[in-house]
Amino acid sequence: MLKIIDAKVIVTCPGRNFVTLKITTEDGITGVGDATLNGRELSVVSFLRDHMVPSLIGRDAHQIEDIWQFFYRGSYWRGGPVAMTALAAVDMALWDIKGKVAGLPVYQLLGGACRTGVTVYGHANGETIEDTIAEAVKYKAMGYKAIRLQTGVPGLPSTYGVSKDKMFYEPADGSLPTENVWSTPAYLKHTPKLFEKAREVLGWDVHLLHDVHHRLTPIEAARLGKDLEPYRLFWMEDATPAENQSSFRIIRQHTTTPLAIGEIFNSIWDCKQLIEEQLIDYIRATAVHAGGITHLKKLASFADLHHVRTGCHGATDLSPVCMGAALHFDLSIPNFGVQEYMRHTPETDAVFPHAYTFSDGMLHPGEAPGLGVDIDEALAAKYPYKRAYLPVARRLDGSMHDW
Ligand code: KDG
Ligand code: MG
Repeated sequence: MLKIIDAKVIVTCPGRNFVTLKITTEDGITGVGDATLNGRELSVVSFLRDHMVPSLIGRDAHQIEDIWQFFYRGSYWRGGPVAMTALAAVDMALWDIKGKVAGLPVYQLLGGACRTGVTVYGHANGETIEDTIAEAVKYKAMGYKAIRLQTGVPGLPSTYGVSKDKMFYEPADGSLPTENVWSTPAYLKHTPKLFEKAREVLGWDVHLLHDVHHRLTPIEAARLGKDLEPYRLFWMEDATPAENQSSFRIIRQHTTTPLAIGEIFNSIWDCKQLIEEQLIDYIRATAVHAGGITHLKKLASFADLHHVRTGCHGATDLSPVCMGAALHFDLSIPNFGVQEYMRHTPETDAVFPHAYTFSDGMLHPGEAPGLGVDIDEALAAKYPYKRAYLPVARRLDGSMHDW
């Protein structure tokens, strides 16, 4: 028995908000878990502090699966982004503790390394096609083997995925939601031109990816998928919202462009049909929003039976703690696909010292026991919480669209 005696929720904003759970055991061993839900941070703080922590204290830190089942199956109101993010933080922190007790990096506890490193994709973006490709050239020079391309759409003042600060894209940009304007016809006309030019300049030995960010209907997504086929994308992401999973049948029937989705999924139940019917190629659920390493591991095993590989979400709003957890997971599973890697700012990296490293287009979680990521609490305290929202999108006629 390794009794949990404390579980502290730490909020910090070194450029953007992060929520971290730090669990302490009676032996003085600590573990950290990411609990950041972009634009909804304080809901998770309250969920942890007011509802989960009181019944976590006194439990055996070694019983990761039982604690997971207690909080998921044991609770009547289960699931949803807030509860699953909170549960993920507990789960990650417990894996961190188990690794430290064993003196092993978490990937060893998950079955050991299946590969030498974790191939990542970076984000190249710009207002124009030329700007985007110039950024992609820089990523290629840094050693990236896979690059996501997003570009501004002529006639629209702003577009998802195009940022001012090229390396550190931050979508939660307002103390109230900013309103973007959206036009599907303009986007559908422009996007294939980006990839035509990209292949001309970047060649064919680099993987290219694109995020639609839930903006299309299934038949519009089918059209885009067909138009992009000549450029052999690694994936087209979040082509349409997936509350109705059978929507993906329509896209699938029309295009061979590989499909990825799942960054907002919270459990296996959000993608059961997508996986079972082989309607997607990559599942993007990640540790922090889908119940931690314990649940993600089950999800990946299920996906493996259906030829679906992983592509964990790794935007800047997922803290370095989540990145650490994702890398141990990525290294240890057979059906890994790719890992998103949006770099954190130097301020964030200083608050979360970590063992993971980047080299030759790959990340490696390092050999430190546990997750290999910690939080510098004194430094974290210097950056108080700042309210921030994700934007919303309206069509040209003023009606709301999916952001
Ligand atoms: O919090 C939302 C962001 O993480 C998301 O908009 C980024 O779509 C995204 C991606 O693929 O990284
Ligand atoms: Mg995305």
